[in-house]
Amino acid sequence: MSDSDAGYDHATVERRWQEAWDEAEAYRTPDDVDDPTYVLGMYPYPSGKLHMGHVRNYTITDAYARYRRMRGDDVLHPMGWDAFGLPAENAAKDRDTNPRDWTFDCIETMREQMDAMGFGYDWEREVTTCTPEYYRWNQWLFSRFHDEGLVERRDADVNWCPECETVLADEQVEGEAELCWRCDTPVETRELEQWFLKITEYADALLEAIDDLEGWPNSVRQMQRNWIGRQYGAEVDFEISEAQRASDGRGEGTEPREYGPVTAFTTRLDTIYGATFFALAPDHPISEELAEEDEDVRHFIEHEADPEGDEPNGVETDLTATNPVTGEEIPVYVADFVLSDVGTGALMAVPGHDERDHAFAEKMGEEIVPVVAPEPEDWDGETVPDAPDVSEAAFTDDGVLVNSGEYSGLDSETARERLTEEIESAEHAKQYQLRDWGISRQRYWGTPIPVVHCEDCGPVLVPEEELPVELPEFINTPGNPLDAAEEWKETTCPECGGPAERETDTMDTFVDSSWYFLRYVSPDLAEAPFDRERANDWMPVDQYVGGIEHAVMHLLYSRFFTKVLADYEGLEHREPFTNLLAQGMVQLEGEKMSKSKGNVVSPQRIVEEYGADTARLFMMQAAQPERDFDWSEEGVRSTNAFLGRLKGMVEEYATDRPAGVDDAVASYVDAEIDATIAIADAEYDELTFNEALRETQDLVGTLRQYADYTEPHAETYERGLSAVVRLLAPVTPHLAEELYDELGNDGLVVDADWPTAEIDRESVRKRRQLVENTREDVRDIVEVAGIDDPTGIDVVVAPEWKYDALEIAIDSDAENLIGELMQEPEIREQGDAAADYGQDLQAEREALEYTLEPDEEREALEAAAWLLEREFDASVRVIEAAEVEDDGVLKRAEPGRPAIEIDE
Ligand code: ANZ
Ligand code: ZN
Repeated sequence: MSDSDAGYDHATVERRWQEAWDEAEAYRTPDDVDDPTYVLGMYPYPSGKLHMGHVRNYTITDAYARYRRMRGDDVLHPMGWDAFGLPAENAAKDRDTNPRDWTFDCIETMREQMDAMGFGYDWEREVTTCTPEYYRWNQWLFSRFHDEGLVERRDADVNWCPECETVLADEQVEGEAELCWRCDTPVETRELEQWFLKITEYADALLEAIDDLEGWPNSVRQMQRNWIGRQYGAEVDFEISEAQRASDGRGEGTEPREYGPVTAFTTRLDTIYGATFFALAPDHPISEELAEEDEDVRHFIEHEADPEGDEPNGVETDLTATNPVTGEEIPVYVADFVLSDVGTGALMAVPGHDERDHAFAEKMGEEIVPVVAPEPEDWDGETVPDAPDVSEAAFTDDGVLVNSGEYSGLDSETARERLTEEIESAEHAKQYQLRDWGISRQRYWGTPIPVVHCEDCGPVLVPEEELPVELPEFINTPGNPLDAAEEWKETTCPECGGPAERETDTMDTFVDSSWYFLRYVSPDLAEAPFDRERANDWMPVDQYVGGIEHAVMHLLYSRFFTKVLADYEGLEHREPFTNLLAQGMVQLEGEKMSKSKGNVVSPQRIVEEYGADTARLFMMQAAQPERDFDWSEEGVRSTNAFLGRLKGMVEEYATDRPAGVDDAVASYVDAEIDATIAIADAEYDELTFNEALRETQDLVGTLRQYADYTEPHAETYERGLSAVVRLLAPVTPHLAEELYDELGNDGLVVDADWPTAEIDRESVRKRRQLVENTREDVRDIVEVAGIDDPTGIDVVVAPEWKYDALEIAIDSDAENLIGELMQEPEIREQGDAAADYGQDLQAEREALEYTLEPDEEREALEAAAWLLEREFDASVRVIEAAEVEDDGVLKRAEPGRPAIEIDE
């Protein structure tokens, strides 16, 4: 065989088949198929360059899509562009062009790079989010969400550069010092009115459905649960009033002001006897009211409060709160560690059992009272333990109540239940980490929020028939170009016809990606965002693949949109992605490839030097898709050499068909072909391509050994090559087409049938184990007995009664196994031998496994005899027990473990 380690002319091969696929429209998904297998990779931001992460992501979906197609499924495998976003806007500003041209240039290049990789997309379904044809539906959806009460406008903090007089994205605020990326001015926080989507309305639904996402990685499910962060607790009221000692200059004798009950949220109602002060968030309505009259409070709120700070800060007010269980009047603070959007924005502080409260109490000199003690080891469930020392640090675990009146001596959980019932104002309550989704961005390159502001009517939605609100021409200014687009801004109010101004905020680009998977179903539909009927047939996405960095936001927002569309737009699916694969990173020397580290391997160079098939195969065999792996040029080269050699084998076969006979060796190879297919099937189903590919490469090895050992039987050999070509086709599609053609097939391998196996995976495993054990036993004997030159090897298969005995032993739960075995006449008949074997079985009872049937074992060993012959250069016989006289040998032969006799 020629040495073709130099690879092959991949450029010609790849171009040829890419053209053939184009011609055949091989990847089209016709609108009229019933329910295609929907395989989707997360669409990329069109940066202009495909990187290795993309290549890995899209090779996974492409290989899986091709596999499903060969299995006979209709497949939907589309691609599109997450085409709005800040980088394009910045690039346009730097280069004095506009984001649209820049973006479309990038898309053009990336599409070419994808085609060069051989990704089989239905480009007729391409979706580009920055086109008015797409983003008008973002606007339409915004209106629909608005109609259903899922949109709200409220104040929120933004980053503001006082020098540039503009809002900055988080990415534009640099370093610890938080400087503007353009002018290095310290960035300030400003409150602006912003648009929110009320995802919190779906918090429970989003949380509860996670349990059913069985096709998702557990880690991602847990991340979503944590992000939603539901906590159970209680709400409880504290009466707030002005302290008697108030000295606010309003004079003696004035009645103290009453503020009435203020509700606090707590997860630890069991600690309420230890609530020694009360605290309000700086923007709690009462805090704001106080700030109007109380200079200290105002100063604190405006200048000192720092919710991000490490240390809790606060200011004491003239108010007191009444602890509802102790009746005690406790001081009220305005404090920055109380967050306005958590719970009710007010908390009962229990410094003995909460760390922040403890730190704050120490600072302010408030009382710290222990009310929960660690549960004593041999606690009887009644006795009140000693109170713990909490002067230095809070005791934050559950335990047993102390200093808590009639509740002392109860465990925390029971106490919470009873207190919730027995305190009049207390009620069970839930609290979430999840916040509403602020979608306003003060930037140009996004979907204009379809609202106009009228002096008389306020914010008014742009009516549906006026959508899309298209972006005006780009203006290169430091701030938001939409603010500078005077003509565009100026409009009339749809309600009163008076003068109005367009909203200049655009939408977070996560809005685009929250439903793009629905658009592929009917990308050109002009009447609606998606064709409802087809979406109901085609959704959900069967296999979604993307980076773990999207584990929370993108996936959560997509789930949210899907649920809203199910509730209001007739979508019959409540979850968008049935199976999710979060692919691992491609690293170089253990580090993530990144521009900033300068350790990027360019896919383009790899494709030029070795071809797309090599790049794809190398990646898919390097590791399980979920795992990180290290790029290795060495590995790429050897992958390339493997493909070159395979090509050589097929060419040689095609030009010079071998004329061997259908002997035991051929039957071994046949069995190996079946075995490989059986395993590859299962591995492709699980997307563990690396395992499927290892098997396939082993089969190539077996075929080479076969051809080295003897003149192969043509049919068997061709069946093997043909299986290899098909099994590789999902991963190395170009070369597979070439070889499929070389083997004399008509048509394309993309349309070919997946090979079928006549064996199941479990039998494969047993068969291989049998052969492997036998080879090892021979090696051991040769070595231990010091046999230099074996001339004959006998492999003696166990007598049938032992297989029966084994089966009985596995199935039986009788204590006396030997007694049970002896009930079988043909076992009892064996006398001592049966008793001996029975004892062996008894001893290993836990570890026993079914083996192949006796004649299957014999066949498998006969087929594998050539391997022993080759290895030991000796003649090999596979012998049935019935033909053996020697009791010693018979005794050693067991199911799954034949006896070995070696002649020198
Ligand atoms: C009394 C208490 C006693 C609490 C105790 C905790 C421990 P975590 O901390 O994640 O479990 N809380 C309530 N509203 C708050 C707000 N607006 N801003 C900041 N903190 C707030 O969250 C629940 C706890 O956070 C609540 O339970 C409350 O303090 C505090 F030994 O109430 B706890
Ligand atoms: Zn108006």
